[in-house]
Amino acid sequence: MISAELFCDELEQRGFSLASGVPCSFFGGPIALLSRTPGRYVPAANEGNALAVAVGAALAGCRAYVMLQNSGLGNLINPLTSLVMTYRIPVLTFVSLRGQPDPADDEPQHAIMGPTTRPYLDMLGVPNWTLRAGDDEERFRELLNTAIGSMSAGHAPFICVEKGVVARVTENHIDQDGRLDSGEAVRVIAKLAGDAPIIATTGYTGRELFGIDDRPANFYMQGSMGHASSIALGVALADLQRKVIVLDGDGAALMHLGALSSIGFLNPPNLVHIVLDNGVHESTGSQATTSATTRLDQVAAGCGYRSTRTCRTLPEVTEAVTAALTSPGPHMCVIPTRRRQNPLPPRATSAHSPQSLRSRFTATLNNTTESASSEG
Ligand SMILES: Cc1ncc(C[n+]2csc(CCOP(=O)(O)OP(=O)(O)O)c2C)c(N)n1
Repeated sequence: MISAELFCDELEQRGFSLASGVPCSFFGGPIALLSRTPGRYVPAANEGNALAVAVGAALAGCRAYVMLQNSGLGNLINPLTSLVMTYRIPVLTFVSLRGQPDPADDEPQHAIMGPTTRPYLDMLGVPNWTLRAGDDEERFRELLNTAIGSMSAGHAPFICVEKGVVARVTENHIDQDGRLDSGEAVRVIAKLAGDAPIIATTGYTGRELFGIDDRPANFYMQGSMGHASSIALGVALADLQRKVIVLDGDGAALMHLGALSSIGFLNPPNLVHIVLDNGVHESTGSQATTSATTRLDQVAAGCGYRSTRTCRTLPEVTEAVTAALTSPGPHMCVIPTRRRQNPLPPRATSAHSPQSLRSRFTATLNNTTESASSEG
């Protein structure tokens, strides 16, 4: 294992003055260290943005690197192929290998990307190497020098990183006094939901909902970060008489903010969009999102949502969700929450396979019995 300090220092010594990315817990240490100095790390909304930031820095003569989880590789493929590779812009990317070496040891949403991340890069002709858990500092330096050689030859190399390669650092998190407990807010929402389907975003939110009120009408979206509100839009448009609730996170909502514009444009009266805004990507180690400087309620209003509000107390949550479920939307409720203090329940997939979560949700929406829909 190498220290986070060494990871950042070796890159800085080689002239890398800027980093960007979307967090993976594997890079929690470097992101925490870099974030202590304003301007050294750009918390990008999504992985494609992160790569483009590094491209801009490279065009301006700086060396820059990107850190991402392999679940976000798809978000980066477009600017990688059409921008970085086409214009031959030298940037360095570190991609974590969730779901590797044994996909069965990780969560189901990593099972496909785990074994295919490196073949994907090979297929694109992107030079790549892997840092393994047992690799030492010398191996890291050697790979950095090789990658820089490849950048000089006009490539945009990748270093794939297995679990346990870079150590974490202990952070003192800023106070979040005055923010609501997300579990209490979810409990209120689940109680008010009645029969309404709830689509829960990736991260801790789905686990929280699963622990509080597991029911077939809950769709726990593990993975697919940023897409919960679009799934809810599809469900809402399929039957405008049925209320649909989406429980989003700030990091996830920001990742695909354009979804809010589609919701405003289609204007489904039955959609209730709730964002639990804790200001961080809590489930990957509480790295800051950019929600501190973005008023998501105002963004939603600007996108055409019929009502938007920020709820700072439980009575306000009750009032807002009750009103949203009984009046035409789309509605947005932003709930500033604090990082979770209590141990979280396990993931929904500890009790149900992804296919059975899908089939029981579909059965609920279509008033069919679960056995009528296939598991496969
Ligand atoms: C495309 C993609 N990029 C990165 C990740 C890794 N990841 C999983 S959850 C998460 C953070 C989600 O943040 P937020 O929506 O604020 O929810 P919280 O973790 O705070 O509950 C990240 C970055 C992912 N699953 N998918």
